[in-house]
Amino acid sequence: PDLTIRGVKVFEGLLDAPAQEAMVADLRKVVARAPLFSPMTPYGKPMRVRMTSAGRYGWFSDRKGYRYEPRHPSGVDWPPIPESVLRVWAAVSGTHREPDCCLVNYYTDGAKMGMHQDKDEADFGYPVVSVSLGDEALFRIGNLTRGGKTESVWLRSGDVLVMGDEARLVYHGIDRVKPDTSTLLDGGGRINLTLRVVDP
Ligand code: MD3
Ligand code: FE
Repeated sequence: PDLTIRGVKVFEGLLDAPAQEAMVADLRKVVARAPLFSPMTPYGKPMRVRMTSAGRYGWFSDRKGYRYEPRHPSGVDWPPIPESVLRVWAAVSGTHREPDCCLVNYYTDGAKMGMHQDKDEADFGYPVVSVSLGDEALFRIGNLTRGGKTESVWLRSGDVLVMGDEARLVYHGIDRVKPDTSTLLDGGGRINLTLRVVDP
């Protein structure tokens, strides 16, 4: 990795411009079959980040809580995870097991993501891999419990993060996305892909 912050490995610009373009083309096909939606938080407020998933499971939230679901809210299966995305996982995850879920987060219009842990998965021995595409985002890394000092880093299009071992359960969030810092996505905004092993 180019840098490691609190155990989070940052691979800057791992994807070059043609690789980013190819991945966005693959994601357009995913979104055509499994459209983006705004999940309702358990508190009854819709999330500003729009989402969909690929893989055996998709991440979902409603008044009943956060969980993984085997189908899109429309009833269709989640599309398969694109090969271009699986290649990134194979290159950086350090595991031969394939991810069960590729969560697609689409940030527009000032959307952000509050500090949280990723803990809906069965086995924290597997890492989480994240791919940033489009506008730059200010990513904040905290601690294993809520609160305390944090560190921030700007994520740029093509950057890949790996959260494993001591970093797997750290609190993290996206404070803001800087508009017009990338021309990758027509209409701007930021896509983040989060790859996870869900089942035991
Ligand atoms: C650190 N997504 O979907 S990616 C999420 O940019 C999520 O959309 C953010 O947090 C985004 O859950 C942040 C970076 C990231 C992803 C997962 C992590 C950092 C992480 C899991 C553990 C520790
Ligand atoms: Fe997260």
